[in-house]
Amino acid sequence: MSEVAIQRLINKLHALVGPAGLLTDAQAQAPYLTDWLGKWKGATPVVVRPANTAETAAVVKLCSETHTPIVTQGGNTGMSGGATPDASGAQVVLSTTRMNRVRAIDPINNTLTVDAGVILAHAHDAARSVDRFFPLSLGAQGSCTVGGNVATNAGGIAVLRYGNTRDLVLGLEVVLPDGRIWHGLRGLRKDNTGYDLKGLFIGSEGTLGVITGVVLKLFAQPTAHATAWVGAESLDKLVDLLSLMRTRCGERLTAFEMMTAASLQLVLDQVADTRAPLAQAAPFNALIELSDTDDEAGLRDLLEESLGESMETGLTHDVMLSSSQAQTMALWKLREGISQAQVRAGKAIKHDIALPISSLASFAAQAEQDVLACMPDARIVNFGHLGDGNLHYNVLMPPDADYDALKQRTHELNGVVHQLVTDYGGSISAEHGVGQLRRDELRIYKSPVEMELMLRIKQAMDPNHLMNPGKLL
Ligand code: FAD
Ligand code: 2HG
Ligand code: ZN
Repeated sequence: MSEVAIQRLINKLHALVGPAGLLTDAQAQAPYLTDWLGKWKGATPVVVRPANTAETAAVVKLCSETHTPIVTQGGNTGMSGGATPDASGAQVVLSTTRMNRVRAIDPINNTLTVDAGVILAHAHDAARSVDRFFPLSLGAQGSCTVGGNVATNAGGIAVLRYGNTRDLVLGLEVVLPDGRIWHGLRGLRKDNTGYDLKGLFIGSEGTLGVITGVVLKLFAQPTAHATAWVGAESLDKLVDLLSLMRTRCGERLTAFEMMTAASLQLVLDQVADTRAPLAQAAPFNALIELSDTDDEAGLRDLLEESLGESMETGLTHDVMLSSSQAQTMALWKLREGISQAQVRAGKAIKHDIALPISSLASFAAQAEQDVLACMPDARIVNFGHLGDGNLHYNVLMPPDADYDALKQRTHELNGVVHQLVTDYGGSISAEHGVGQLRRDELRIYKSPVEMELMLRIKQAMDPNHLMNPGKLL
């Protein structure tokens, strides 16, 4: 884009959103031009921050008329580089963070309607204010946005009980690539009036439009919690434990998170104020949470009895029941500190994979052999949402390693892990999306029919390819 064209665009955007809605200064733009992992870097002529849906629609219409590509960005916590512009300097970053109003709460309909830029933790607060619960829960909840959660179909630690973001969205408002607004903010549990349009935007990663409003499903606020940390000798024992817990606790089983000994050690080494939960380190660990609206003592008894049974049958060799809220928080800190610990310890070659739960143990055993054969110095950091069959099968490289220099080895390693995932009937992106991280691999692992259908949808909705070009497809 020429200097003159850039200045003309900025002037027009200024007229639409005012000075508070534009960032042109390099220092102010910097946080919007790289991602949480520091893996991708881009450039932009301007970061535009509309204050509401009408301003967003006007901005998108202008970009459509001037053939300016748009990269929508929420809290910028994504793990696949989806919110970072490319290096061309031609892509406008549209940040949703000024759109942060709670629009409506309806405890009778059990719905919460928010602007897309509302921070996930604020959506939790809003639900709690009417004695309701919004269950989507992830380590980045203090900074990710509801719009970003929808655009990535985020998962997190409560999918086991409540489902992915896809299961928690009833309606959407979206600015389409030509600037028109689709008013789909319905709070209905039943609506069979044709294709599920909102379903298209969930997980679309900014490639089909800008989500500006969301209707979320609410649930009863759990009042009782019981949490435990367990150690097991093998992954298949933890998988059997998951099955036992499902049978004994049913719906009350809310989280079942796994960490290998190496993952736990990484957190203990890198994150302040953490200590090992068990006297003796276990090869595999699980953090288990039950929740209910019933009495806490009953829930603790249920957890104790179920885990007692797991000890008797040899599924676990050590169990630690949390006896206070502080202890529960300390246990969750160990789980939620892994991402930060990886950033501090090195550079992770990440694999966010999903497998049938019944195949997890044999997959992991085979993957370890294959990864070490490909990269003998690899440090495997395997953890994740075992209850959803979602592993974060990461390989850690030293902090001074250069992503570009590692490109070829990363490529080979991804091939090894993802081919095995495919052989086991799994997915190469469970919850983090495709972004620019998995874009080229998608074609290898998705069928030609699936790719063609996705490309046709993209072509139909964004014929000029202005919405987040270079991502996902
Ligand atoms: P961004 O990073 O800003 O954007 C992500 C993608 O969505 C981009 O493609 C962007 O273009 C698009 N987008 C954003 N907003 C909109 C919008 N309004 N309209 C259209 N497109 C939009 N993810 C999980 O699934 N589970 C986890 O457990 C989890 N834990 C995490 C823990 C940490 C510490 C961190 C840093 C990240 C974690 N993530 C996790 C990843 C991340 O938090 C989620 O992907 C989150 O949903 C991204 O939201 P965001 O607002 O930050 O989106
Ligand atoms: C988690 O489950 C996140 O903690 C991040 O999805 C995973 O850092 C990762 O690879
Ligand atoms: Zn995760």
